[in-house]
Amino acid sequence: MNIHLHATVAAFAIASLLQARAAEAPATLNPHYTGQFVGEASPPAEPLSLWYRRPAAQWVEALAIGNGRLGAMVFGGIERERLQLNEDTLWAAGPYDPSNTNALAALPEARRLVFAGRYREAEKFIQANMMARPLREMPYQPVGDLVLDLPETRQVENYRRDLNLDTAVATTRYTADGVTFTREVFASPVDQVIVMRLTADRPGKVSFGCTFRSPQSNTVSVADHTLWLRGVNPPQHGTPGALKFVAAARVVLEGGRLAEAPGSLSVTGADSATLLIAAATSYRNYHHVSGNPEKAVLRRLRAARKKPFARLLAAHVAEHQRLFRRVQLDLGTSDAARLPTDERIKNFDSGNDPQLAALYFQFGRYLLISCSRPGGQPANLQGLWNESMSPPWESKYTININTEMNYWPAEACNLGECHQPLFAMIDDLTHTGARMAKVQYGARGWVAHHNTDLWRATGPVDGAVHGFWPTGGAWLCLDLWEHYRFTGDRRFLAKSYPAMKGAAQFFLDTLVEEPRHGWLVTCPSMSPENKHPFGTSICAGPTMDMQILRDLFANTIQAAEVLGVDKGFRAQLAAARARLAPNQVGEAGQLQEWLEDWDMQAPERHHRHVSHLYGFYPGNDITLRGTPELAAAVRKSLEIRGDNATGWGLAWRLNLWARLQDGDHAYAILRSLLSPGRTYPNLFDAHPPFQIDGNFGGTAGIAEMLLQSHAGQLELLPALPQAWPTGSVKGLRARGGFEVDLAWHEGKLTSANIRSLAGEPCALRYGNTTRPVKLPAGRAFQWDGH
Ligand code: FUC
Repeated sequence: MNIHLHATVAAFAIASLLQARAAEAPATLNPHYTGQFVGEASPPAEPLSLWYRRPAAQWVEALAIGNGRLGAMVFGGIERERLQLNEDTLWAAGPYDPSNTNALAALPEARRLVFAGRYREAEKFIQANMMARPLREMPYQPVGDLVLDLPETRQVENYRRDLNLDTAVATTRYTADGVTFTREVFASPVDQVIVMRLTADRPGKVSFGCTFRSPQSNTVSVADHTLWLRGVNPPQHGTPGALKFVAAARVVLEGGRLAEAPGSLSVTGADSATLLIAAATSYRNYHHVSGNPEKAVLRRLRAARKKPFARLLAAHVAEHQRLFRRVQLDLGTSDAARLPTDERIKNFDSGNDPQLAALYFQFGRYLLISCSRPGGQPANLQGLWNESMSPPWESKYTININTEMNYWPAEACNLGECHQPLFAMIDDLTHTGARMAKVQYGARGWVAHHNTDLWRATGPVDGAVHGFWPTGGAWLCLDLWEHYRFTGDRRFLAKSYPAMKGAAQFFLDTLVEEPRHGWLVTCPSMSPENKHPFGTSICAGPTMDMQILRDLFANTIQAAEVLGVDKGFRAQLAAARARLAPNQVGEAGQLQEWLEDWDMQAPERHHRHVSHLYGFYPGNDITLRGTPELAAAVRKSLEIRGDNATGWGLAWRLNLWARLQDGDHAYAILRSLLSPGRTYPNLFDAHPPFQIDGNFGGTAGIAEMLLQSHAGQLELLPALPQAWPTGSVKGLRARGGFEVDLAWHEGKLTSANIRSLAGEPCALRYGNTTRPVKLPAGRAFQWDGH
């Protein structure tokens, strides 16, 4: 396994992982079962399931459930069950302002050093004078574990645990001493509780003890059939902890007895038991922490208590399926589909298992539905699921690729609602980022650098070489515009326009003239996080910045036109846009990553980031048929970078090869992504360590192979690999407000059904055949590609 990982970053991640393990995860939390396993459970009836013949021994084997806000990792243990719990607003520290009041005075000198080619000195100078304070942002943290101690048994028969993606229910089932036990768990977005039900096929057989464990500062108590966990979050980097949190598990029995002890509950001889689990913090928004988690938890438990299990389940499944069932993908199936998921991952590279690609695609959609729902926090580096107090890269929002990648599947895979938490975060950033723009740059508008957290920090953090990149907020604005392009929703555009305008204003005020050609460039900046031949990443006008700003300015101009506002401002943006440094092709035929042709001398030629290819995907600056010479340079750059990378690095390459319309190459990348080095047994993406962006980028990449709409046409099956000769997809979305179903046989399109939702005209393309279509909203068009 060849892992391209920045050495310091890797060392930090590994150190923090080890530290976290030692501090908080005693082996007793999920002990290996030492009894015997007999019999072979059959696969679940639902093909869209993950399933296993053993309990999870490690966290990356446990199964993820979530309702957007509240999440759990389900281990499926035999003598001990563990639900590792998260609530998406439980982060360290409290509201803080990281802006550095010395930075503005230092800006001219930093620029002078960069333009004089004294890049290392510039980096040192920036590090000393211009970084945010504190230098690090705050980590996302776990609530704790709900631990169930179950009766000992020397042998289990037909053990199986599974996660049904269609119902979003995790089930563990086995037979012990002649009794078949079933545990079902789901996180309801309707009732805002996690529900776990334990049943047996004989009466009076459900017995267990349960308690909470938490690495947070906490107390556990019992009252009224309910286990309570109350705690506070810790301080971090000099900012005090400001959050209270509460979790509670209410036990509801049929038959049997419930006994209360000071920190635990025990159940004996019940026919069934249902646990209703709620959690909340005092977080209201990034500057208010006065919420009442106690009240919120109590209210949810009381409401859920009134509903029978079947009703809770039915409401949960209906709400999940409302989103999940919008898209169906059939890539064919084979015998491999009958194997447990971990075995399929091991075999995917060598075998014939097209259904695993479909499962992986749908798992990405499942994850987005489970970790990003309106009203909640956006998907962080681990989505919603994190067991560590000091997770890798704080499990926060890295906005120089990772957070954006999380949302690549949102629109195309028909989950536009799941995009909302990101839009809400962008809105917050316009406020915190306005202060950052004013204090550190003396500029209007707003700015965000390469990271943010729950508190919406926007400063340059970590180190100048990673963090001094002012274009993170501008990139996020692409998501606003894309949501509009996919939906045609003008009200949304009107609401989002101020964020786009503010991001653009910041650059009108801070772009500077580069001395050699007089181009307008960002300075200081970097091509994330790649060092050029002068031993640092710090530079002026990296290609990625110019591409992001060409998109931002063009999209803001178009938005202002649609809304009929800001004529003068549009003209200013158009004038500045024309003066941005252009895309350039270097000696090796590659797309230059920097203003100068440095690519072939850069120390890490195979770097995981492919920042300068932003303009080809997810951006729109370069297209296959619109700018063919530049597209050829993109291909060359990709070839130079190579096919090996971290999880998300692969997922980005997958999308780029799909846009190059090379289906077999895209598929080869997918094979690497879906291998044990890049996919854990529970289908979570491995950077490594676990980082969820690769899952989302993988899902987006599969969609991009089947349908593209970024270049003014709806292109059907643009990058179909030979590995998927026959199949169908239903419910993908395209720009212009279309919903698309496709079927193909022996590598050829057999039918396309295009439904218009917005009444916009479009052109269809299949291979070299094009066909203009004008449909009123609500009408469909059938085509066979001829
Ligand atoms: C960026 C990447 C790393 C990692 C981190 C979360 O800094 O360069 O590989 O994904 O984000």
